[in-house]
Amino acid sequence: PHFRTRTRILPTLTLTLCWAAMLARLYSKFVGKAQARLLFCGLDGTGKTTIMYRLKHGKVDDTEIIPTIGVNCECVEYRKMVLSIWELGGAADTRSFWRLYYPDSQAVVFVVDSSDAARMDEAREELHRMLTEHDLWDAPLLVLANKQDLPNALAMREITEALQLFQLSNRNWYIIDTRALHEDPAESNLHAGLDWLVETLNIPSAMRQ
Ligand code: G3D
Ligand code: MG
Repeated sequence: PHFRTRTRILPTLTLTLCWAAMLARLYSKFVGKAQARLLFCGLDGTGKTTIMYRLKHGKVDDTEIIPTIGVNCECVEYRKMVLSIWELGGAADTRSFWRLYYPDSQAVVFVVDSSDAARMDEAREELHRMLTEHDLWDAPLLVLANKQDLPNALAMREITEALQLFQLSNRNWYIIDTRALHEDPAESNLHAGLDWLVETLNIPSAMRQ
């Protein structure tokens, strides 16, 4: 009986120690750091999942990029801030669920396909509709004009006008051209966009311009 007890205690003890070590690592990684919840929105097929994977893993495995049904979440640490990124599926019949995720979200990242001129009006309508929501009244807006690598991509000025961003006079907003398929973060411009967002989030909301 003595031998049997020891064989049970040892694996249990090892498992407990493994859990404790893992929790300690998670604690030191995330606790004490500023956190923000970001909503990744936009029409379907604009590149949201690709961008999330690029930010999380640096590279993108094509086989993992499948159309998002519902929501998709990743935690990314960027410039000492823990960002929980929530991708809300962009298909027309799922957009009514977006508002469930507005409370407690600190920023909106709206992704557009720069080459899809035909759906720019639809993108503008969705963007302005969500920005009228009370829960998002002070959320900074980062617009990623993605797929700028494509030859038929609209110019930044055209996209800014099509989305009527200049009407957003009371909101912190920023638009940047991105190429999410590019592996180099400097070339893809994704980090440059996040830099603006993190800097803005680090300013208390009442003091933002
Ligand atoms: P979504 O999450 O917004 O729905 P996805 O969009 O990330 O699923 O991407 C939709 C398609 O766009 C994918 O191609 C993806 O590779 C492509 N894509 C994403 N970003 C870019 C970009 O910057 N440039 C180009 N040219 N394509 C991009 P598939 O072929 O899998 O549909
Ligand atoms: Mg997706």
